[in-house]
Amino acid sequence: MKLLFTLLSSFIVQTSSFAAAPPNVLFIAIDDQNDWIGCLGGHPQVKTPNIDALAKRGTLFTNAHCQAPLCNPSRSSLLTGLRPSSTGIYGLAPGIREVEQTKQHITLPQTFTSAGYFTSTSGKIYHDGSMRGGDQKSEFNEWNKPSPTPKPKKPIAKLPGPGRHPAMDWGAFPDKDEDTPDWNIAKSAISALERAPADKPFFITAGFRLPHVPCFAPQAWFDLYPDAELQMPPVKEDDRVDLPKFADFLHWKLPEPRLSTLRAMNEWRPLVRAYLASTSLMDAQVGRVVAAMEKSGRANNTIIVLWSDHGWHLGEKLMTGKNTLWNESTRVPLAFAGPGIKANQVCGSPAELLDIFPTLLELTGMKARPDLEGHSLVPQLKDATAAREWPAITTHNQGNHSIRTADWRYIRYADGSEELYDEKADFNEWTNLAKDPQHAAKKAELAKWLPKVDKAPVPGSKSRILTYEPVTGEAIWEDEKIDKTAKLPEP
Ligand SMILES: [Ca+2]
Ligand SMILES: [Ca+2]
Repeated sequence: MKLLFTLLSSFIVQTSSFAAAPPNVLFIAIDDQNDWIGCLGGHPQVKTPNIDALAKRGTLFTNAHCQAPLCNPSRSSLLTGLRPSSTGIYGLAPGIREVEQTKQHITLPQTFTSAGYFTSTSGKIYHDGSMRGGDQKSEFNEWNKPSPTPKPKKPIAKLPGPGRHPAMDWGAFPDKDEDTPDWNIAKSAISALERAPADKPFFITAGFRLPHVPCFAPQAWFDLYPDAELQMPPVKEDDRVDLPKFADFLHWKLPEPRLSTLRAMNEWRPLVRAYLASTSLMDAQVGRVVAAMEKSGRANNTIIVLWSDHGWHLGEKLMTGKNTLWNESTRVPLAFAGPGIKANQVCGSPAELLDIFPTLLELTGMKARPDLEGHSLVPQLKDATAAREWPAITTHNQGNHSIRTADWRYIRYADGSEELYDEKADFNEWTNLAKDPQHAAKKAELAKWLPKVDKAPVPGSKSRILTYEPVTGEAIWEDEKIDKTAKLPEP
């Protein structure tokens, strides 16, 4: 604790010596939002006018990637500024305060709270349940009440039971926007903007839940996407034949259905449509929060950052969900707007969610932290063409990493197997070039970026944990040995 207090007081001292009126931060998170955002072009029909307008008022990163394709490790990484491979946090548990290494680590929200900001959080910023009651106070001044999450009387989507996960559902529900969690999360963030003391800077969050399953939205949002006109994502039926077997292990058993199950149940189109409808509903709530920020009279001195914790497959590579190292899982929206940020810019350089922490420190005039593993994006926020030497790295469990540059993706799994994609020629990542000898030099060049620290899962790790025993060659998924001759389990 002593160290914590020393660090905290150094923030206070440093902030008080800083010039008057440091910028406010409006921190907007989205859950499981892939690149199906108008300005990212991931789906030709998606309607996200509010996020598109937000991106235009600042700088949009079109090649931004999460550090882990799963809620808790991605958010833990972003909020601590440390890679999953540096902390060993890979599963849905534990939270950072249950891990020896990060127990006292000063997080992004804590930095603003201890610097004297008014800090208020609404919705999902930390993974649900990962920050316990006693630890919450030092993160944010205010934790606003969770929004009610109404459920239909019985599931809408037809999926095989009885083991179906209760969140695996989608459809037109409830009747009114006002009854959806995201509408209420926006309401709560708007209230915080209205209440924010005028004599302090603020750090206010809105952590939206859609388009995470269940993909529920009122019928009006489905009407934006008439079923007869719906465009389905491109799928190559034999896409998995050139993948190493280890690629299957990363998502060996998931609650999310495989494409074969969705097809058998005639639920693929309904899911795509519900994901689009959910995205548009969430987008409208982003618009409400941004409008309230403008109304607050503090827009000129407020930095807005918008991000999603990771993406989501909707049939690509014959699956749905996350837990993979491909574009559908790793590519996320990331946009900054406000003072110090050039408007109407698009930056195609690789960016990481890990970069948000150091970027916000620099934009708000706080001291850089040498222990953070991301790199400030401020040079790109001033000039999108500014050189950037780092790739975006995504990790899913120990030993499985993806290196994404502007033109390539290289994946190395724990057993040494590999994938290589030419992103300019093959953005769908359909053709694995890893075995082609003419790309050996490219692979070696990209492999240099593989994390040097590559920790085993921390004690207490659970849910989506995969380990590999190099001596026996055994892969273990959630404490169960994988039968390597088995096909990828369905659904
Ligand atoms: Ca998520
Ligand atoms: Ca393929």
